[in-house]
Order: sequence, then structure tokens, then C-alpha cells
Amino acid sequence: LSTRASDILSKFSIRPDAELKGVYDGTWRGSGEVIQSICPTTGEVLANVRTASPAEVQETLAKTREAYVKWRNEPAPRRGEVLRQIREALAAKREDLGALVSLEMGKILTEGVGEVQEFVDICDYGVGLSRMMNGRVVASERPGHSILEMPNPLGVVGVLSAFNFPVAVYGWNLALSLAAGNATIWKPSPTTPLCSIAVTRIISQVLEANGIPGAVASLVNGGKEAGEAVVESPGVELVSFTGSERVGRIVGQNVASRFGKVILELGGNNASIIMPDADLSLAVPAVFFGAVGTAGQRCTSTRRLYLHRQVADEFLGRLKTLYGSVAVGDPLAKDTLLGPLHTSTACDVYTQAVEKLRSLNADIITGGERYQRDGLQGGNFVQPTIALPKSVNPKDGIWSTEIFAPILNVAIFDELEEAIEWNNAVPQGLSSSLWTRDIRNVGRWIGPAGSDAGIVNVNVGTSGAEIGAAFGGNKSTGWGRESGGDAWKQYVRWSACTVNFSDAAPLAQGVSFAS
Ligand code: UN1
Repeated sequence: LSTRASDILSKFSIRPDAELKGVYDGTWRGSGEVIQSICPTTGEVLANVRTASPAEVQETLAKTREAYVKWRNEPAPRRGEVLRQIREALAAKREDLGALVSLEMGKILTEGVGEVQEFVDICDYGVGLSRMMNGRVVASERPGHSILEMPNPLGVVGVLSAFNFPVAVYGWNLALSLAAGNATIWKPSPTTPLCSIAVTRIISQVLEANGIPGAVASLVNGGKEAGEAVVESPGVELVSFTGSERVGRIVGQNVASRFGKVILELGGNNASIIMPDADLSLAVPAVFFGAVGTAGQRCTSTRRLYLHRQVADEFLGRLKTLYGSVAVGDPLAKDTLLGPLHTSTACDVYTQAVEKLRSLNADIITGGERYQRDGLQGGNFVQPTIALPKSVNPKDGIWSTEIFAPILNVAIFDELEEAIEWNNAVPQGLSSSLWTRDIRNVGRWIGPAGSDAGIVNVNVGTSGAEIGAAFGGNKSTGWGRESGGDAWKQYVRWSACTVNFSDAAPLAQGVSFAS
């Protein structure tokens, strides 16, 4: 193993030759199949991880439930105090964990560190929340009565996360879940097991030091079977799933069929719209980051660019220059802006998508090939690509399909209405972005006839959301919100409690039932 990799792994006492236990529910174990963590930059095997056997998944589910029954009795501010300690423990490992994300997932170091920062931020949010998860007192129509709306802990939350945010998305769910008094069971992506083990070690140490059962934040590494077991378990009140629309549809139907609750964060196919009055010195770099950042592997990555005819040539010229200057290579190196795709399969998806564009006579303005140069052959490196398809019909497959790679499709429009129509015409509805200085355009964009996405930005790119905002989408992107806003309300069980303080027992609506 390269020294670069072993140095990072050693920060988490991971020896390359060792076989790691991928299951935690108070103790570490794992006797299921072995999965390998493969470095997307070099192709080297970073470590072997023992996943959960089917029996271990069931045992962990049971342990998580037991832990919940204890944890729910802790007063919320005390839960917040534990969360504060988790926040401190994560912050102390910010750079090391960020480097591990970069090594195992392939995103550049600043984004890896940023992801840990996002976890720290949501812990702060959860600490505050632990003293602010307020219910309401509602006026009753009956004398001497009050109606309380009570938030109570919900139960066990299953978190199924994706490879592209192997730390932060779990953090969003964990922080809200712990504050709300729930226990979580985490089934991470099978290609980022090391991140999940490192995070769980950090958290479990805090829990154990506070005398709290470790299974409040349990972990099952594994593949499809482990995920299915969590999704199908009647003891998992809420399933929070991030991943493909195809799998999300199955997860959603499964959980609904047993009347469980679900949060689905599925595909994004996000557009940026550039009006003629946009400040291009801000808009061009923002589209560059949105489309090329994280090698196009964010759910919020910019995949469609709609340019007003008046600025199209200038915008594309400037964007192409930035694409030409992009530093490609080891995501851990200081100046790199473009790392590898996460898997070699993703490279095939990229190649097929470019071939499809070519077969439809799209103009490939830049990119379109895998990198073959020295130092890049071992990894999954592809050129960031801008394409100008002949068709502007957003219902065409090239526009309506989410390709998890740095491919940006461009079309030219004359009226904002047309661009908004294109923005909304795809099945997905996660993020969107309008660039303008005209307040009338802003009004249209964020209003009833505007963008139908869950994230509707103005002079801000499609990716890079803060935790304070509720994160999530509409339509085929799924259902539910994570992080800020009112997202916490999904992680609690609401009850309407009508309390009679009086000496009479009148019925509502003046109903009389006297014999
Ligand atoms: C994702 O890609 O699933 O807004 C999450 C962003 C990040 C989260 C993306 N904060 O791009």
C-alpha cells in the first residue's frame, strides 16, 4: 500500500493487512462476507471489511431497539450534551477524517474536510434543537380543556447512505435522530466501509464514556441483503434512504407496505439558468463548481445549463477556459480540483453517456474522453464534459436521465418562461439555480410558476447547501427533508393530547349523548 494511504489509515489504527469488523452494536464484530475498500485514485485495496451476517443484522436491530428504550428516557437537553461531545470528538478528527473521505471516496481534500464540517455543523444544530423541540398548546373549544401537541421520540431510524457523501448524510440523520431521542442503525454504502467504521468508532467512544448503550448509533456494513433487512424490519419506524431512484422506489414501497415512515433522497438532475443580466464573474465559476466539483457526483451537481441567447457565447467561452485549466489528479494533493470517479463502473456509465450524445450529433464542446496520461491510468479519471445536444426537448433521455459523472448539457433560450419550463420538465426535482440581477425574475423563479425543485437558489449554484436549510426534493427525487428547517419534525412521534382540567366532561361539537 502507498505511504500516502497507509499514513491516513494509521490515524484510525487501520492496518492495511488487517481484516476489519464492520458491525457495531455496543461491541464490534462481523462474520459475514468480506468487502474490499478500493481507492478510486490508484485502484489499490485499502482494507478488507467483514460485513454483517444475516443473523448479525437481526441481532443488531434488536440491540438498537433495546438501546432506544433506554435512550428515549434521557431528557432532551441531556441528549444534546452527548451530541455536543460527539461534535467535539468529530471536530478533533476533522482533517484526518476528511482525508479518509478523500482517500476512500475520491473527492478532493477540501470537500472531504467540508463534509466532516457539515457533520460538526449539524451536531451544533442538534444541540440547539435539543432545547427547542417544542410542541404546542392549542385552544380547545371545550371549557376547562387544553390540547397539547407533544413530540415524543419515534423509535429506531434506519439510515441507508450513499458513497458520494459517506459521512455528512449520515450526520444529518444521526444528529436529528439522537436529539429526538431515537436510536439509529446505519447501513452505509458497500464501497465506503472505512468512513463508516471511522465515524462509528468516534461516536461509540463518546457514547460508551457517557454510559450510554453503543447501539444508540449502531452500524451494519453489508450489501443488498443487509439493506433489505433494515428496510423490511417492522421495528424500524423511519427509513432514511439516499441513493438511486430505482432502489428508492423499492425502499419506498416496502416501507409504505408496513406503514413505516420514509425519507427518500434520490436522483437530482439540476439546472442552472443564466439570464442576460447575470454577473458572469460569479455565475461562470459557480457553474464550474456545480458541474465539475466532486467530479459531478453530488445529487445536487449541475447537469443542465440553460443560457440566454445574449450571453451564451461569452458564457461558454469563459466556462471552457475554466474547464481547460482544471487540475486533475490525486484528490489529496493540494491543488487538485478534479479527482476520480468513485468506481470503474461509473467510468463506463460516463463513456456510454458521451457515446449517446455523440450518436445524437451533440456538439462536444470540451472533454468526452477518459484521461490516459501518466499517473492517471490507475484511477477512474474522466474529462469533465460540456455538450450542446441538438435537441432541447427536456423529455429526451439525454436531458431527463441523471448521469452521475461530470457531464454538463447546454441549451440556449430566449425567454425565462421557456427556461423554467425546461427546468421543471424532467422527472427529478432536487436543486435549481437562477442567475439574474432583476428582482422580477427572482419573483417568478421562487413563486408558484417557478422552479418545482426542493432547492430553489438565486445567484447561488445548485450544489453546496448549508445544513440550516431543509434538504430534499420533489417528484422522483423522493419525499421528505433532512438537515434544517422543519426536518426534525419527521423524526418524532406527534400526539395530540386533549386534557380535561374541569369537573365536567362535555363532548366536542356540542354533541349530546345523555340517556
Ligand atoms: C448529496 O449529494 O446527496 O448541497 C448531498 C450539497 C451538499 C449535500 C449533497 N451539502 O451539495
